[in-house]
Amino acid sequence: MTIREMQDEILRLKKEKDVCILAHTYQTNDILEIADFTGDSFGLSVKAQSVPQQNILMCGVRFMAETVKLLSPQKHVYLSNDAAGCPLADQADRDLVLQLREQMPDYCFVVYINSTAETKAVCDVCVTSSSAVKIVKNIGNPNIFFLPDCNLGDFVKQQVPEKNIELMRGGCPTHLRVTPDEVRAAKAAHPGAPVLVHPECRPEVVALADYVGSTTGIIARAEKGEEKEYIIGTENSVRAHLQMNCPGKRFYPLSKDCVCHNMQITTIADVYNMLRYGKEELAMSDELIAAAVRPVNEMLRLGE
Ligand code: CIZ
Repeated sequence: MTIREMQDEILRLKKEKDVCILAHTYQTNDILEIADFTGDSFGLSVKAQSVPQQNILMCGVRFMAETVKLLSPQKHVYLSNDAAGCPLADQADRDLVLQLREQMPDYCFVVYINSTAETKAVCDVCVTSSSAVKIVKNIGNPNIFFLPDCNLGDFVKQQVPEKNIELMRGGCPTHLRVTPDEVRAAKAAHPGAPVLVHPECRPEVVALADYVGSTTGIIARAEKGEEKEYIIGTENSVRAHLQMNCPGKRFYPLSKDCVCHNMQITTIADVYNMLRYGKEELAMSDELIAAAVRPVNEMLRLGE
């Protein structure tokens, strides 16, 4: 089958089988084209709550499918490729967090959305890369333990100096690959092009950037910006999508190594196979859902 034939079949099958397809921005273009919604993980989970379909297929990584399930527990949620994990999420193990909580009883445990449901369930407040600064500012407790991404945590720490913020030393292997030398080289090669980076990059990289923001923030900045050229410092699929969406502008990757292999493992054939032959839905106990949605609801309350 060709990609086009597969896409046509997917469009037919998703209607027939009452499936809503969510595709994270880091997916390939052939997947984004057949999705009902594209975007960042939290935005997609919120969207899934209001769609009429009872079956939700997440093209992304496991924690993203879990977040969909937390917000839509009555729906059947599927992950398009079971091997798609998140090394950052896996760094913050539930038992480790429980041990830390015993050692730091006065701290509010703030967990990045890139975490497993098991870990969210033992934390107090969840944040996304776009909401982290605002949410941490709004937490009453002056003592914050931020996990698992120390670079996003460090970015928050700089913006919220009034809080005592301790960081877990975890990090996203993809964004960690970007170096300050690459920023200097990209700026020299494309003078005048602003450097847009994700806060999961190292502080030395963030310090050299012209804009720091979430995936959605970077896309909006690049699409709406007046400049004709941009240097993109996040997963390289974002650069590819921007180049498709804005053919009149030029987008350069900050680093050739900024590739998330977990995000890229899903193919259009996985989506087709799920719709054609079915697969097991994501299983989560009611107890886990109730415990893990609590910090997410706390984020929504503090973000109001
Ligand atoms: O949670 C997401 O979607 C990711 C991976 C990043 C972001 O900045 O939104």
